[in-house]
Amino acid sequence: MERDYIEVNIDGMIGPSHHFGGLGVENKASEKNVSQASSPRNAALQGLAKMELLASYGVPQFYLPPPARPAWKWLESLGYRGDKARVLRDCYDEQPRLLSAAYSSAFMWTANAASVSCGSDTRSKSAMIKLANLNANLHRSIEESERFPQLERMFQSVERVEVSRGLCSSRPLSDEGAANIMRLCNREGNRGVYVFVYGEEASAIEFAKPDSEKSKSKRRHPRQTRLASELVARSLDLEPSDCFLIQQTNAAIDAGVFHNDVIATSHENLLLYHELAFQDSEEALERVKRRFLEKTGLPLETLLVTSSDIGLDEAVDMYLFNSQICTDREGGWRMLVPDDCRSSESVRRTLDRLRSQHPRFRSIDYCPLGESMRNGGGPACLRLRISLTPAQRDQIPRSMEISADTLTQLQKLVETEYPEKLEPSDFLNPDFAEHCERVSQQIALLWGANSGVSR
Ligand code: SUG
Repeated sequence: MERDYIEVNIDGMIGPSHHFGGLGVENKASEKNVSQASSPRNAALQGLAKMELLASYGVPQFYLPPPARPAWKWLESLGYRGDKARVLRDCYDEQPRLLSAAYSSAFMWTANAASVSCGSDTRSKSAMIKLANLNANLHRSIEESERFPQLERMFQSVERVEVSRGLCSSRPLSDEGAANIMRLCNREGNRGVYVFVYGEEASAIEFAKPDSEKSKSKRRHPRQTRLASELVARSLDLEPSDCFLIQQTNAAIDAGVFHNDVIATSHENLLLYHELAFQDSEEALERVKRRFLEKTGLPLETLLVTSSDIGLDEAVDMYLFNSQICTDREGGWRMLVPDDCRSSESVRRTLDRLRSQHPRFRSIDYCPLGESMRNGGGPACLRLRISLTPAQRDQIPRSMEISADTLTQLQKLVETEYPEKLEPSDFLNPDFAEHCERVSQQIALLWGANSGVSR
């Protein structure tokens, strides 16, 4: 079925130093699994298997290579200089968490890499990709300057797509990208309405207030500010009447909902959400529904999950809302659900309800993504989606797409070069550091090798 716009997925390939650093701010899974041994090889193979499944459904599936780790320049900027063995040793002895950050593979969660608008919705009629500063997490704040040149390169020959740098990295402008945005659209994909979800009702002025005047009600810290969401909406060149700003509830943030995609998700005209996801939910969503109907002529279909269906804690532990829904080549819907959901009776009941109410669902696949999940990253975290016309999609270099060829090459490389098991003490080994750099370089070459050649 030929559609005006098709959703293209861009997954971040998981890096050879993937590990459990306990670095994710207010991220329960990351806190819980800190310092356990990881398997970069299994992690990367699980990520590739998900990409393969998406591609088999006819979803255009692309990938970004892992930026080089350790991040030597970043370590140098922090004052760790000299020969590599010494830098590793000094940093490990003095600030082991910084060394873990320098080796982090958190770039794999590309739902946080950027915010995206579809060209049919923007005033200039160009799609916009706005990088996210990710400044709420030290280890993730490194990513913006690494992903920017990659995305620029990916879209350099694509007409009417603009890639731009993130908001400046200052706390009042904390931005976590597409994980906090839901684009609701019609079947053709050419009319969309955007919901921007933020955690902190903060403005630059509020931040200047003394601590004593700030609200003390929240135990966990939200990562996205309203000001950042407003500026991202502006940067995406959207009509203000198509943009809705909705605040997360304190209950959700306190339960460990560090991104909206942990408690709500959307695909085309479907919105799946938990009753405790949004403040003043009913009223806020009523406005979205009204605009959606006005713009698309379609009712917005919602599936509300109540706390008695699935409690907040269970929702955060299972990551049902981080499932990835996509449209297959025949126009049917496919849902990729974290494998962990299998064990939950209440999640299964919700999935049955979803399927019976929405006949467009053709399948539900449980995805084994244990290595990513143990750091708080489910199927939807691993992908950035952008709606493009078929012509725009064809202008992205083939070497960046998951095809039978690239998949075989990547799988082989992972099987031979990625460590089966990694412990934090391995970070001290300069040979391991060099190996990681070399492997990332090899993948970058595969990815960019034919970058000038289109199909
Ligand atoms: O930012 N985890 C990531 C998980 C990101 C999930 N993304 C979305 N929900 N879209 C984060 O908290 C943990 C890394 C570590 O602990 O080593 C981490 O960064």
